[in-house]
Amino acid sequence: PEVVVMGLGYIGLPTAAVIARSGARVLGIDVDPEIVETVNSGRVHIEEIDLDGLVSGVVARGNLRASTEMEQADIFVIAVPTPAGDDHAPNIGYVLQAATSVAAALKTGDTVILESTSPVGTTAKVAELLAKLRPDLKIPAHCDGTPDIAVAYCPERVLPGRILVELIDNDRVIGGITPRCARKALQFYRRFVRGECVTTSAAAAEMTKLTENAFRDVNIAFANELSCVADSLDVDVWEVIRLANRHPRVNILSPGPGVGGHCIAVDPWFLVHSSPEHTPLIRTAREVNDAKVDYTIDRASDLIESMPGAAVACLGLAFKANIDDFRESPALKVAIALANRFGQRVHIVEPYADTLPPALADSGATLIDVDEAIERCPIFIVLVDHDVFRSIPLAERRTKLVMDSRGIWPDQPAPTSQTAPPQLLG
Ligand code: SAJ
Repeated sequence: PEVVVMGLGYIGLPTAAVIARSGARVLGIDVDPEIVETVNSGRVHIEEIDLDGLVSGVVARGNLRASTEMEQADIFVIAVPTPAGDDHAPNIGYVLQAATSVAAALKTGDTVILESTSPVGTTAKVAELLAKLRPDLKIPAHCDGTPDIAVAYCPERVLPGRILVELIDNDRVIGGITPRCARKALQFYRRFVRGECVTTSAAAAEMTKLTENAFRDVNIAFANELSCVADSLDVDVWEVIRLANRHPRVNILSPGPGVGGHCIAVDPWFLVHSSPEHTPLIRTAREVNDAKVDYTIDRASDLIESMPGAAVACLGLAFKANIDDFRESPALKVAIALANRFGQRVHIVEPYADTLPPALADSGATLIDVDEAIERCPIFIVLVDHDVFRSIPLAERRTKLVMDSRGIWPDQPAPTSQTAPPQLLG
């Protein structure tokens, strides 16, 4: 192959497929033989718009194949997970493992690119490891003159649900261990990226990625804090945000039941961990967003208790709108807490799930569809802003007792003793 992509997950597989579509011969490597088999048969193990068609096409044309074994290539892209440990400390073990197996395959002229979200300094550690494992090669920062190998960091920045579009259209930040390394990696990305490719140092590129997600987390925390203030003052936070955002220099994000996914709720801690004394704001934002889950559980519980015995519909489990990803989902956490507390009264509506996730399976809660929820449940707890929920007309929900953590129904009348529906048994 010309290109090896290590890690065939949410980023690695779409990346490998897009590079393969540009005409390169790509080998995708994963430690999981099932994933390798799935890809080799032209199928996908993750849900992402248009990914199935793309993968089956590039596999059929012979541009993409998968393996558990490393082979020689010109370019190695590392896209393995960097999970956080118990104390939120980043674990770069998989990156170093991947680098170790790349080291064995390296030859003069190759380029090694790390894409995994990583603490600042990780790419330098990768270069050091490669230099240690391959003393026969000149690895940058450890040699004089022209290095044999280029080492660079180029973070992915794609949004789940738009991965294939954003892989091509987003600008890319390419950080080299040396400027020459950055230029080498740039030539590679230019082959399939339509957005602008900007070069910098590896450390600046690493910090840029963490900064983007910390920026979003801090801004969501602001919105979440505002929503608690507004509740305490009995003001509609959504209206306040709509009005404030008419100011030309104000752009407040949306409150919700908390922040989920595997990026925004994780990456800011990498900055906190690197520089604890300088990150009170980033740390507090993380805590505000985490606390929003318990706040949502408490408010939903109060509402449910106000109508004893009535059936409850929890709308949504996904970590955000219009996707089937339940990992680190605040909606799922809220639903689990409510199901554990109110048992069979709780019904889950999640058009993106065929069955209840294991954590809910024994709780007594059941999975129902939107129509059943409208027929059977007087209480609606909105946890995800899926389009199918947003489009439920007022006529079908006017009489419901609603807690809308995502602000999807601005026309919903506030619950009063007059509008509260008659008690129905779940
Ligand atoms: N959320 C809110 N209010 C908002 C926006 C989001 O509560 O106004 C919540 C969502 O519901 C979700 C969480 O935040 O639970 C994160 O969702 P998201 O859409 O902000 O981000 P992700 O995790 O899907 O993807 C992010 C993106 N980063 C930025 O937008 C800065 C994406 O571009 C990155 O590539 C991705 O993280 C990543 O892999 O790091």
